[in-house]
Amino acid sequence: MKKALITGITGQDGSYLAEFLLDKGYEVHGIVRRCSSLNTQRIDHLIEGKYGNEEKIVLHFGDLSDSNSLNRLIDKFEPCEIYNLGAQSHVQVSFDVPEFTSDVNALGALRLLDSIKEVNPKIKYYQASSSELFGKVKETPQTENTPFNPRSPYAVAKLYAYWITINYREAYQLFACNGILFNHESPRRGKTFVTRKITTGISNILKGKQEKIILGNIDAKRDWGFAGDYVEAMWLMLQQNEPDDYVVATGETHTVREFCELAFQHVGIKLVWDGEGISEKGIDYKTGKELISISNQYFRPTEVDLLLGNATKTHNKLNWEPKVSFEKLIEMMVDSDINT
Ligand code: NDP
Ligand code: GDR
Repeated sequence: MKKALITGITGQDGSYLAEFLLDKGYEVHGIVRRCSSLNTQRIDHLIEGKYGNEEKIVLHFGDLSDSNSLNRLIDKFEPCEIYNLGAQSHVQVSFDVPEFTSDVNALGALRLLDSIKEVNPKIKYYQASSSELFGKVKETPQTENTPFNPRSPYAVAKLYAYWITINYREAYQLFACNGILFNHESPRRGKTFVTRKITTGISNILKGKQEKIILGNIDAKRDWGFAGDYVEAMWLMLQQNEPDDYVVATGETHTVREFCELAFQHVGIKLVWDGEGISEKGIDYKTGKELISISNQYFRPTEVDLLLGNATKTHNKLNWEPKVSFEKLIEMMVDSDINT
């Protein structure tokens, strides 16, 4: 039985990847941080023993900032694949905690790679790289060859992780891959990322629990896909003959504004806009009620205005295609939030 170790298993991607690998017959181990309140909601249905089911995931305490815990787990459980999904993954928060973000996102990758090199260089390694590396984009659409220009402590830390992955591949012949993934969302997306903030906001408004949604830059453009589709690409990268780096994206870009319009449209509300800049409002066309307002609080010191991926290499080499459309993704997220 193949064994995989996942960092960030309690996160959105970790939970989908764990399910995907279990379906493939893997024994799945996950690293979790000690937390003052339980944070395993996304994987509770998979935890070994909890529901009397044997072939499930096994969790171990560890932390990307603690080399000893990583070395010990890699040595003890002898995984054949490691997926490094753990990160302080919120771009805006990285401006508030830049040092922590750098330690976990940049040096965390180094710690894992160095442990692989020392313990067992045959272990295959996946690095969760990001379209945020492109930042202030130099060309559109972005491919594996587009120059990087990171715009946040998060992205700068991920740039280190990207290059140290390549360096360990070249210097020590590790099977180490970067997946340069564009934004991917799901009903399990963290509630402070813009898509889920909008879909939970709509659900709360309909249930009378919230008056309106307060957002920042609604003209930012993103290439949004479905997380469930993207974890397959991660796995495919590690099944190839040679390690390489791949862009994973849908090839469509939309503004946050469009996301809002379609999400409200799905619940029968036509959203119209009034005003400009910080005074702009999203209004229910029928009732005139203000549903969206803009606040400086959610603008970033440096913004990434436009992301649009070209995943041709991934389509051709990995035979991977996204299955869930932008519209379907929004419907899935809104419906899920309304029904829970
Ligand atoms: P989430 O924020 O949902 O999950 C992040 C995970 O990292 C959580 O399990 C979290 O644990 C864990 N983590 C945080 N700090 C540490 C630490 N010090 N040691 C160990 N684990 C830690 O992110 P996603 O699932 O959305 O993203 C997965 C990865 O992919 C991240 O690296 C992200 O930066 C990257 N990425 C994501 C994209 C996206 O659109 N989703 C696009 C491109 C890249 P806890 O539950 O304890 O907080
Ligand atoms: P991003 O995702 O920064 O692209 O990083 P996020 O959903 O946080 O922001 C997307 C865009 O929406 C704008 N925005 C807001 N964002 C948030 N969070 N809250 C708001 O109220 C709001 N209003 C407008 C943002 O300014 C931005 O332009 C995600 C993370 O998953 C990273 O870990 C990953 O690497 C990248 O996607 C690819």
